[in-house]
Amino acid sequence: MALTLYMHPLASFCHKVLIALYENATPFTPRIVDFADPQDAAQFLAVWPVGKIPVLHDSAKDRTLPETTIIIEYLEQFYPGARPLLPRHKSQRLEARLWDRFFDLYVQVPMQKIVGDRLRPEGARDPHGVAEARAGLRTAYDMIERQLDGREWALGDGFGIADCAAAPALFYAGFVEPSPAGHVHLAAYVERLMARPSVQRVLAEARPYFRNFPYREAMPARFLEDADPA
Ligand SMILES: N[C@@H](CCC(=O)N[C@@H](CS)C(=O)NCC(=O)O)C(=O)O
Repeated sequence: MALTLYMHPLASFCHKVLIALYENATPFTPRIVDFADPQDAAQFLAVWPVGKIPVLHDSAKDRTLPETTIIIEYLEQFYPGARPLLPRHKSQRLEARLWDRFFDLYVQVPMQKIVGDRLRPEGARDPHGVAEARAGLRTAYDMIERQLDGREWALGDGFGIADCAAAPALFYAGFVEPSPAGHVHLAAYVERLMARPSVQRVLAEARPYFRNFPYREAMPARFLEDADPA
């Protein structure tokens, strides 16, 4: 099999690419990176010194690709499936990229900031940065609520790259900073995302690891049912 994905089943950015792969039943070999194991971490850093997952390796073309958006665009270009995740027309592609960036940078990144802060030792926390991240999430929720008025998916009818980005971002962000009760379009969108078979598969594979999520206490039982006891 040509494609290997360096990933971890709990990592939200990995979920984004896994959803894209599962949408098109693209064959690949998962390679779990264990950052807690110094040898495994060192092996991965030799592949991508930045140290962020996921990374895709394509042995057929001898290419190593980091960055979720680039990976999904690469898959679309060289391993297209039955369900294109980027619109065909240029102007719509721009819109898809905009919302992909939006979910990454203004939902997923602040979510990571809040989660990561909980893992810091006492005295090394950043309450000001966390407050900024929470305010940023609230602004993003308002904007997403407006975007989704009258739309089934982020851009309208078809499930695409922006929805791949939205699913893990909104899933984890909803536990650290729940969206306001009045955001009905956002709430319904999250339920649609969670019901998507590709997303369900990703969540099922992540379930045994959810006990390691720093905000585990905020996760509803329906996501934890099969999780191993800590
Ligand atoms: N912009 C990157 C972000 C990737 C990212 O932040 N990955 C996280 C996991 S969700 C990671 O590797 N964290 C490990 C670390 O920062 O040490 C992308 O889109 O691929």
